[in-house]
Amino acid sequence: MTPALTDTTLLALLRDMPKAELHVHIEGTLEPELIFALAERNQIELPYADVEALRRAYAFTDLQSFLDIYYAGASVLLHEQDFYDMARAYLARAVRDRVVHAEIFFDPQTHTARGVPMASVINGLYRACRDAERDWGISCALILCFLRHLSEEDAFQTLAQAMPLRDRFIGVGLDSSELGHPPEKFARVFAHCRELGLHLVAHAGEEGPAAYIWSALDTLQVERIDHGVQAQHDAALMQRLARERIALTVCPLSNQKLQVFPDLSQHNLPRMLEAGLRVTVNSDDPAYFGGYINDNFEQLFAVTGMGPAQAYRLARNSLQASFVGESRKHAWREQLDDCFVRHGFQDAIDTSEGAPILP
Ligand code: ES4
Ligand code: ZN
Repeated sequence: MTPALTDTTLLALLRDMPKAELHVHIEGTLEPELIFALAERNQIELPYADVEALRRAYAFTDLQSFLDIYYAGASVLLHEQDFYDMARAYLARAVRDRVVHAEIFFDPQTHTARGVPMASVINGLYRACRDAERDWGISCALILCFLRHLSEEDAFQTLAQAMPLRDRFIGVGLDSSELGHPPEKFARVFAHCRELGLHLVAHAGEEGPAAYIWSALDTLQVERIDHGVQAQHDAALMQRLARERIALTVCPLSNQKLQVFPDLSQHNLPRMLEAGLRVTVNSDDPAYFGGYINDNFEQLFAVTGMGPAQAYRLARNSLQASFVGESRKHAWREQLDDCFVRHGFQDAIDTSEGAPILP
């Protein structure tokens, strides 16, 4: 049990600072209450008696034991409106955490394999994004993830199904079971996506070795690494990540729940930040891992002793690492600086890009 953050001025700052969420799986935002509501609406029988029984089943010990229940939860999603309702609920929650921009992963293969049309998935999510921008001023974009436990051929077919809706997603990613499914398995499909002008990201170095991070960078040519915490075992990789300012979208509560680290207090995020890496804080699958993005910030800061300077760096990194144009980043950076001034933490404002670059 993580102790609460007792420094109330720091707590208020973390909650109020504008931030970007760059690593959230929309299917991982399905709260048990919404799973049950959608199951009822779609007349799907769940193998759990009620919401509490489902929550009790959230006892994961590693990535695979989580993924099994995560895919089962997603089985209640059938119609475009279901995808809309899921994303609408997440975005409403993100606005409360002062998320000004969200780049949202979705796993189409989880749905198309059950006979759900690709258009239902993408159109439902896309409409929720546009409505949230209109209603709450949050900015959002979608990233299509390929499931790495399936074949590259399956990924190519998925891409082909999504191409009529190419204007509705900004990039592709790679997720699901990491060990045994190295990035290079998807070299051809990522090369093709690159030619299409899509942004590229991949999960690497969550449970898998540092070698998978090298492969995601060199073979897939991704622009950001999702997780990447295993980079700490490879000094040459750490230097490269720092020098090239490659963003790592780190998810502290996820890493704690899936036992990537024995305890949140032993998470390596503070050390990676100290090493000059472009680290960001993200929520991954908040409905399953015990908290949304501000919970990740608050619990991490409660146990690591990080302060306003690290908060500034993490929020700024998230804005800088987003896939938006420079003019919008500039506006958000100004909002960030204003927030730190308003909270009396103007000394924490640091417009350098982290640690000095090594030669
Ligand atoms: C995921 Cl935590 C995590 N890792 C890999 N793939 C995923 N899909 C959803 N959550
Ligand atoms: Zn993830």
